[in-house]
Amino acid sequence: MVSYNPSAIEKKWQKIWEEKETFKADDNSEKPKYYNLVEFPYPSGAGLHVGHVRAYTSLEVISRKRRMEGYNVMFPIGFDAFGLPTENYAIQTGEHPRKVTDRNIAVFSDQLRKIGYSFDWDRVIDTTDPDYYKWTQWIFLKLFENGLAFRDKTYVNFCTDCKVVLANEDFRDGVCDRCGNEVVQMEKDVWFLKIRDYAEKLLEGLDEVDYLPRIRLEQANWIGKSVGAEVDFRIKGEDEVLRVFTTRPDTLYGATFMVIAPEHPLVKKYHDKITNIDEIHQYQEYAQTKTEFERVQLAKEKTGVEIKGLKAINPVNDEEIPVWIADYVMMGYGTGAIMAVPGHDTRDWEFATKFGIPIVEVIQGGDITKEAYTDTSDGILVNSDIINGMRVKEAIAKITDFLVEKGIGERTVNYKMKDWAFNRQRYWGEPFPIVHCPECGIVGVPEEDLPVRLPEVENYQPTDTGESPLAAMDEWVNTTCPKCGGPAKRETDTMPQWAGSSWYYLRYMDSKNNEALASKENLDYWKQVDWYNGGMEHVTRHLLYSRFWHRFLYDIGVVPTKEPYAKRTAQGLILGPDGDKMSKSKGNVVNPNDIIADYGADTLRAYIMFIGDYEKPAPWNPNAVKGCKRFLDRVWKLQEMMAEGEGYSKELETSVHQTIKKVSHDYEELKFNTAIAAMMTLLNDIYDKGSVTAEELKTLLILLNPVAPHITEEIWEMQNFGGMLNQAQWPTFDEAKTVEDVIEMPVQINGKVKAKISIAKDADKVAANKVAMDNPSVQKAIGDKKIVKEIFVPGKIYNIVVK
Ligand code: ANZ
Ligand code: ZN
Repeated sequence: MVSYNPSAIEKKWQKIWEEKETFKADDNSEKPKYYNLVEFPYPSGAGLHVGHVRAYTSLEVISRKRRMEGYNVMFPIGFDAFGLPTENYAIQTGEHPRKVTDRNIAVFSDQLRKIGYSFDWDRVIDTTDPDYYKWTQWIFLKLFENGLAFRDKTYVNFCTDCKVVLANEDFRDGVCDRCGNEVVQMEKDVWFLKIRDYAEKLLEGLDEVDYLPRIRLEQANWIGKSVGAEVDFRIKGEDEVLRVFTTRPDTLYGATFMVIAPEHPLVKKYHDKITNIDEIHQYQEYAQTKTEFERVQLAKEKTGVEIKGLKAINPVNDEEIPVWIADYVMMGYGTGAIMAVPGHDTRDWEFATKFGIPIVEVIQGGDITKEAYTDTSDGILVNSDIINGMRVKEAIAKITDFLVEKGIGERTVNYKMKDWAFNRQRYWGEPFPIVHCPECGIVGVPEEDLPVRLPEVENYQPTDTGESPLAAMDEWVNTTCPKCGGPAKRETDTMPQWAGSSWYYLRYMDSKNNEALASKENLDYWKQVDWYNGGMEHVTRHLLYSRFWHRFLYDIGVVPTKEPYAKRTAQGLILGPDGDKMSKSKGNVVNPNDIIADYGADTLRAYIMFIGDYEKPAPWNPNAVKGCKRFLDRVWKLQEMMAEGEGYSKELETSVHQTIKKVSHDYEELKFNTAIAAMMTLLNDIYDKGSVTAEELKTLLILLNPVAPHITEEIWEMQNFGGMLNQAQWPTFDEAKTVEDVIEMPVQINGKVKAKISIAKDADKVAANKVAMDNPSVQKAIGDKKIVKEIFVPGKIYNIVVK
């Protein structure tokens, strides 16, 4: 028999699949549809890495399995190709980002093909293709028309030496990654999308999808809904109230001071009344040097200054309390001011302790001289007048009613999520379909003029005023206003990296459509993604942003479902053999090409699926790669063991049915490692028997095909099993045949398990006794003692009591 030659076989089958369009999805089929989606790659110059292989092989397995289960499967791929690495490369080399992108996409496509993925290559998309970004612009236009896009000020990271606006990933500790110089915050007017308007819908939507619990939690936390009340504190002697947001109005009687954020407008307004205004200004300057991340750290040393000359009045007991300014209160959340309750809030407690502010207990149960008592779900209110003696929940309801009645407070809901700063001051991104007209203001480009194409520029370096290189392209910038026909200027910011990936899954449904982002028929047919797999790093923003766009498109009648993804899972990282994250600088990166060259794509796929728990990080193990290659070698050699005539064995039948059951189940649960282990066991069982029937071999080949499609397809053909394996039917199992006839029964002597005996499942006590008494461990445990009692539970346990 010819020996197993992965490279020849793999090339052969990849060519056949491509020529026969084997994995082309049908946009209209009698079969039920199934849409599997994997996060499309950013085509960087580094090429595909093994992390991509782990991310994609999972749903590749599911896709191949689904086809054999009779589904019309769509498993598409594309490229998320706008972005900084390509642009930075263009700045360094002068090569146009278009050229760089095309080259990188070609390399990625070639690598993906060599792995043998069953992608529908007919639907490939590239977010930088004007035929694609035309529709990204179209969606933006719809958001704009519906009042969900607006301009506001924000701070961008600006490198003082490179003179460019940096993404958060491009600098650390206030220092530019590229030049090592200082990065400062620069104020700019930019686009925002009103994702906050969708907070409630995005939360509710989580109830109708099947996401991994930790992914669902990340979504909910990112949205950060918080129910509470806004309460007005009067400023003594002024016709002014200081409004706070609190989730704990029940603690109002324990509020012993107020804190405003450093940016709070109160300071400016009472500039002349505040007696220590210089000190306050100094503090404001100090706070400006801190990032928001630094400011919210719970463990951070509390800083702040009392605002002298202003006092607040606690509305429930008319007590006069001081107003402080401190950076642990954020301007961007709630009202930018809080009532501080040091007895029951940790940050307030630390602050009060440091600055000698009184701490009052209003909920019984803790020791507030030692720390804030915060775990108050069962606590009883004290020192709180009208709510004394109540439990927290009841007290919150009662005091809120009181505040509302008196007109000094109202029920409110807050969301941590901020509106989406939708901008980038760079070249390689989608231009906005927006014109700024001195007469008409901000005007959308008419739909029929889309796409607004990126112009060719000479120089990709952003301007040193923090604008994108487009701003220097007078010819492109100067245009006419679509409304009044007068002179106007194009928007020169570009859209952020997240734009193109916020709707790409819709484009796959109809990737070449020129009339719409996808036809209504195709949208109605494919509806939504059935299963989406990707990285945990994308389960906050990308997932939320794309859910937002989708829900908006649903609201304006473009798509038929509320949610884009019915199910979302995530893979763990693949680490280097040293257990560290793979990185160029550590030199521990494994290149999938090398594994394919040495062992073949089937081994690469099998190993990556075998590497460990799919959702957990797993270190690379070169020996285990070899082990997977040996496994495939042994599958190949099964062909020499084809049984002549009747090769039936009852034991092997059980093993086959058990394996069908386990593999079918484990694939669905992303337990690829245990599925492959089960197939290895089946293989061993066949070797033990010494022969294999056509049916047994067929079953093993089908089960293994999703993981190792080339070798299995080749054996199928060599054995003349008929047709192509990928079109075979997924095997079913007979539950009754999965049950083993022989069991391992524990034998207990005086309550301790002394041995396990192999007996027939339905063996009676006499038969079991015979085997047990022959067992040396049992003999030893009984010794010369007398058997006084025997309890035999058929199929379960054999208990012996001796004296
Ligand atoms: C009084 C109080 C008493 C509070 C108590 C908590 C516990 P979440 O759940 O995250 O929404 N807060 C309100 N606005 C803030 C801001 N801009 N910056 C920093 N902190 C702010 O938290 C709401 C609580 O965080 C609010 O309830 C407020 O403190 C604080 F025993 O009010 B609380
Ligand atoms: Zn105009």
